Amino acid sequence: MPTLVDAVIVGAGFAGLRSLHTLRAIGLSAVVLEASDGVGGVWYHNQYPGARCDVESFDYSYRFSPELEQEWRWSERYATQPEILRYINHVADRFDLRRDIRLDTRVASARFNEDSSRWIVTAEDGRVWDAERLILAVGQLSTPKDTSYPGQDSFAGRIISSARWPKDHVDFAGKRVAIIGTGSSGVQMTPVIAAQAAQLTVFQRTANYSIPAANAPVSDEEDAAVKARYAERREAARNSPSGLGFVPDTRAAIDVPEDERNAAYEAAWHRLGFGFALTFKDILLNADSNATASAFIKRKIAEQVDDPAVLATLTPGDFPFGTRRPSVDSGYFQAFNRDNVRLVDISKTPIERFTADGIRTTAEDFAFDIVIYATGFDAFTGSLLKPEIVGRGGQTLREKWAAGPASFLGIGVHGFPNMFVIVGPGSPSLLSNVLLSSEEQIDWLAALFTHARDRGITEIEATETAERDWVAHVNERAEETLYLKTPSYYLGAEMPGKPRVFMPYSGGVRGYRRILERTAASGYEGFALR
Ligand code: N01
Repeated sequence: MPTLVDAVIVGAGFAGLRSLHTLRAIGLSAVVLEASDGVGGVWYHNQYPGARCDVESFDYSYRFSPELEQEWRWSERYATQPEILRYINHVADRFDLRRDIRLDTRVASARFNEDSSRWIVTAEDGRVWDAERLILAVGQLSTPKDTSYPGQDSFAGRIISSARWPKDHVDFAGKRVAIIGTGSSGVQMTPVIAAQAAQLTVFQRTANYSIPAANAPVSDEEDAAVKARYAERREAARNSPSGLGFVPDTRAAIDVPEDERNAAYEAAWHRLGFGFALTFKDILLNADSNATASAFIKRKIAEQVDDPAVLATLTPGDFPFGTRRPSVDSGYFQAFNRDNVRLVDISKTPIERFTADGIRTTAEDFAFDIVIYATGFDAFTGSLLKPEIVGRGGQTLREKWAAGPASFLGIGVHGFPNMFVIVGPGSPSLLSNVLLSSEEQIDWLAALFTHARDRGITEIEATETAERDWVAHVNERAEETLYLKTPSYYLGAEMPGKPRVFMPYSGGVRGYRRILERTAASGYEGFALR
């Protein structure tokens, strides 16, 4: 017999836990189904050395409870993965969430029953739930890319994925270690492993921009100052373009005198981390303005790297800063000045295969004890398309999104009534502080569900017209930016064969929220309420 609930929430990361708490608060029963054996989502799996958040801790934390805000004490400006995981577990206990979380429960399928307008959700082990609402809180970077090379099985050493870091302690002392991939994961782990391993070899395919984290312990004074005005800080974040709290200089970078512009970049370099892209309002909109930021960062990289040949390889190519997700690092470039660290440019000498001893490129054989894949994720849609999700008329979400994801507001999908995506494609998602964006959407959905319940509405479905118009709007906003000029995971370029569609909404956190507010004020125009 299926278990009857008002809502099934898929995923026990930040968004899933917040959804559970909020749905309970409006009187709905909900269950969270989580494939792994712990809560935390990406923060549970990505336990690689050096993993930390590149949004400031005070902003990458829940806003729904002023008590929680006051109680929790962040130790560093950018929290490490273990501290974030402790926070999530604290929240699960503090708000008594665990009794409605089913761990080790991978959703195999979700089918919309047109007679009852409810979702039948089946786990891989055969357990079934029957729910009015289906909330997909599965994350945007939660399905690792399945990278492999020929001969991998013959490798005598250990292969580890950064996104599925093993629970046992990995000892790098005296070991020859390889990292494949230089996105945020590779960039974060490089200096940490370099300091422990006998030798570290980093295989880089594409050089990218990285900004220093300017991490620091949070002093008691800073902690008290933030907590005294936390509500104001939250409002500032909600009203900023990316939910990070930074308000850009409203001038075009290119219009600012060079001295003044460089002074602004210099200040941002030492304090803003990821917010560097918001030094001026048009860095991601205007190629000439962007060129000033890109050149500044390249000069900064040059100051950090001793060897000219290594520097040439580490210097980003001819693409605008920020159009591929930049990293925020703690000593990445300097790590290549160490005697035990080597950089291999696999765009020039690609990896051919694994051997029993290590890795063979077109130029050389390397011997390793440990090889780490830090090759990223099937971004945005990977986890959404994993279960068999079947909507109205037997259409699957995979069929519906065969040419790329389409939704209304990034939340509702026509043909899939009562299914709601949290921080999915078509919403600010990975162009924003995703925790803030997920709380924004969950509060909005709670109001929608209350509205529906008060009016006896059982079925909520994005209309075809609203969905078409939203996709067009997402594309129009993207065309105003520089993002479309560079292959990136924002565009589906990280996976061979993936549709090239710009997935996040680039209109900003504040602009998006206003659209949500207008939609609610109109009685949820764009959704058919039955
Ligand atoms: O993955 P990525 P990531 N052979 O996709 C290379 C978030 N995050 O796990 O660009 C060899 O960025 C690939 O090269 P190329 C953050 O949003 C946040 O590092 O395809 N190399 C690239 O260098 C981030 O953006 C934090 O040419 C291959 C790298 O692997 C996102 O997660 C920390 C390859 C993949 O980079 C993903 O980061 C960590 C192959 N077959 C992550 N395939 C925070 O601090 C790919 N590559 C919050």
